[in-house]
Amino acid sequence: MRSTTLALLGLLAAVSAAADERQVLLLIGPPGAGKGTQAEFITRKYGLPSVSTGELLRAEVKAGTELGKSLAPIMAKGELVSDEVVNQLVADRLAKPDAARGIILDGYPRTVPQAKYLDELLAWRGLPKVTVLHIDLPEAEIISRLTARGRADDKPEVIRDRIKVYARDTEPILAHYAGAGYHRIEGTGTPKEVFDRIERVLAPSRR
Ligand code: B4P
Repeated sequence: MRSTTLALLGLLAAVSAAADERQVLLLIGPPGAGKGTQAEFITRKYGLPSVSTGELLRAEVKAGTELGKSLAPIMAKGELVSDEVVNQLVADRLAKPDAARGIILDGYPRTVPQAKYLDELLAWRGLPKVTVLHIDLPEAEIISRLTARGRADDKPEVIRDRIKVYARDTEPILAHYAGAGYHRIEGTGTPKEVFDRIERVLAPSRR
């Protein structure tokens, strides 16, 4: 009896240790901070799947779906797509089997209602609390990086609007995540230098 109990306790400890390995990483930062670049690095090193809401939305536009047609003018102006649309995309992505072991969310949440929705979604899916990687970058650097990239929404006047939208709608979510699990990452320097800073946060458990 005693040995069965001990075996069960051992099993439970092993299961909870495995559960601790799961991570939900949020990459938050102004446009051009390097969220997409760092998501790729993290996926390559740790095998954690990642989802970029910006990419999902651009794919809808490219496919010319009814949804995509309604999103195109909003994105071209650098405005945010509605919370309902983005929340649904993320809920669908988290329902896929590979997300059960954790995920990187790149560019989501971007509003306080999205952050609250995500809290509920993660609790409902039994996923752990988030680790926030807030990649910060000065405005001058944002403008020079995005101007060099030249995506459809990287025109100077749209970049300025995206920065304003970030300050108005996204920065307030940082207060929502203040405390444990929040990390500010200096976004200047080469992509590798930024990744080294991220690794210092993810270490020692995953290094
Ligand atoms: P996103 O695709 O998320 O666009 P973004 O915030 O501008 O970030 P992006 O991924 O392009 O830039 P990154 O920081 O990786 O969103 C686009 C639009 O979709 C939004 O404007 C909005 O309309 C809509 N949307 C998306 N999510 C939404 C949400 N949750 N709610 C509502 N609407 C939403 O930087 C990339 C550039 O910098 C690259 O060119 C890269 O090569 C370069 N770079 C990266 N690291 C560098 C480094 N260290 N040094 C130099 N260059 C670097």
